[in-house]
Amino acid sequence: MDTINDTTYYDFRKAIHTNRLVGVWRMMSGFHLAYGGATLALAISALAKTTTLFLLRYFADLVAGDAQPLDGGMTETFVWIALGFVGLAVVEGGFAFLSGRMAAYTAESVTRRLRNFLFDHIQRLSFIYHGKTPTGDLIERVTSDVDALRRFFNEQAIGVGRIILLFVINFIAILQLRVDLGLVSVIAIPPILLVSLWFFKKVTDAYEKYQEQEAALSTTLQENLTGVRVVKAFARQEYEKDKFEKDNWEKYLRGKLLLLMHSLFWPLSDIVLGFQMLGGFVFGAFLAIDGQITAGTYVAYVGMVVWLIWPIRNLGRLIVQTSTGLVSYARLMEIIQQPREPLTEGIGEAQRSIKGGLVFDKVSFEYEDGLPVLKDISFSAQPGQVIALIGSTGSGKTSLVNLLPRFYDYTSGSLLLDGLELKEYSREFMRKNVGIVEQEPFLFSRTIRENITYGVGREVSQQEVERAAEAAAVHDVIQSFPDGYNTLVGEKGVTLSGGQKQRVTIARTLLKNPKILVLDDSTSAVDMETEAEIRAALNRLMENRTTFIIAHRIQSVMNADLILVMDKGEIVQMGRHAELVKQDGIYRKIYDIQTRVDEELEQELAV
Ligand code: DCP
Ligand code: MG
Repeated sequence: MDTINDTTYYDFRKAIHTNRLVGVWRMMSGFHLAYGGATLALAISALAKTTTLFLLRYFADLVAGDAQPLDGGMTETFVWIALGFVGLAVVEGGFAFLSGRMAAYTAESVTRRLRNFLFDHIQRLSFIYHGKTPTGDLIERVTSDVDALRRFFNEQAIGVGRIILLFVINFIAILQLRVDLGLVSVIAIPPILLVSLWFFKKVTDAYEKYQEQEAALSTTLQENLTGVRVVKAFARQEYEKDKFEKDNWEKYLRGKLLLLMHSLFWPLSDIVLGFQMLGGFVFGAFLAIDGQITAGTYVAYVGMVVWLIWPIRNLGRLIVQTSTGLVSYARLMEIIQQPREPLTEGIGEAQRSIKGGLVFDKVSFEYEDGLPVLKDISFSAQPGQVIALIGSTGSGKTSLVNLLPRFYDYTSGSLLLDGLELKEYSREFMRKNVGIVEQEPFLFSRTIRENITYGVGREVSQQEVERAAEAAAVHDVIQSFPDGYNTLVGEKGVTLSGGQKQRVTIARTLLKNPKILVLDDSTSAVDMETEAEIRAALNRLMENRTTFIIAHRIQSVMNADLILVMDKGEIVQMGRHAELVKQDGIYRKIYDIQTRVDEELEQELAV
């Protein structure tokens, strides 16, 4: 019976190998027997076919008077021959079917297991990797390349076995008929094989380029779908269309090159093999006319040569198709060999609980070598304090707080959490203890309740969910939906506004009850009134946890215990509101501008 876990887990990292053939062989781990069975069934099927030809020879010789009937006389012999033909046909067809079934089973099982592995693996890769890898490219590999491998396992892998078997069996059979006949029949084969191998190399390169372009195309498509609003808002449809057409044209050219290579090679190979076959027929015919072989032998030979040349003719095609499977193998291995982020390495909740005291000492960080994003950041936060970060866009605020859950590791300096280096704690532990309300909220296409309880890791009562939603000032909105907390979010459900989404993510983070809370610009998408509402709720919730607030409005940061003013990756000013407004600096400037704007607004409203 089929159950979801009926294929055993396989760690595809074990299939990483510089030789792609060895690699795909390892991918089939656990299915080698099924594959062997499929090949064996093919062998039986092929043997049945060749035996048919020997029977044919006997039949022809019998008719021509070159062979003796069985003891029971002519009629009985004919009956036996007829039964033999039927029986052999049944064996041939039956085993071919069996072989196909087993090959399909192997192919489907291996690729299903591969897909599961990839999904899991990809979500365990580092932020650095995801930051620089286009989503479209990943999707392309997990779908199209996995499918190419499936075809490879289903058709080509078994095809190679089939071809080799057919060739060997028929070659031996012809040698049985007559040795010189056998040798004459394979003269052209070594050169054909050599040329096929050379061609295989060429096609592999061309196909690799073709796949790359296909990936580029799906990246463009995926980005455009995600960013369809931006495209429309800037009326850039024409531009995007041209860009897509250009990419598509490139794909067409590369595909055309592939086809051209094929259309040049195959006719050539067919002509050579055609001559080879013709040569064998003529040679055999001379032998027959000369009386050196019987008519029956000649008839059988003709059948065997067809089944000798047919596999060679297909071997070339197969070699080429195999190249597509092997290219896909390599493209998938590029993902599979990426190191996973170690999640549990280090101190976990069994060893320690967190209070939330942080000491930054000359912490520096860069996403890419040589481009520092944070430079010598030094400050400290007592457990329970509120730290505010303010500064121009791109100054490194988000990058700084992303160090806390160990999304990224700082490149130099020291960052102590409760007196211990942050890198000593496991990533899993830090992610449990640091709650971030991200700058760009993301909700899954699931119910609101599922979104709020996402990642809490325990049963949550409805009351608890509602309390979190109330604190995030989103309870009333959710109540107004017909399905309440069971309302679906996203494409198949309601569309939430930016502010509503942000508040749902605030609720989600509050429910997680983290020791360190990070609000990255999290009130920027809500109006003043709601902001005040959330702030009041948050003030209660900020108690007993170290909180980082990233904001653009002075009002949001005024009450913080410590304000860090950031510019180009550095802390340029640090202190409490009262001190900072007195200093001549960026903070003062921001303050002046914002109060002036507020005053002007009030004046206008007063008029
Ligand atoms: N950066 C990067 N790779 C990333 C994220 C950011 O190279 N994956 C760069 C872009 C900026 C710098 O790092 O030059 C700082 O980016 P931040 O996101 O930390 O900047 P802020 O959060 O301060 O900016 P904003 O106020 O716009 O959110
Ligand atoms: Mg930011």
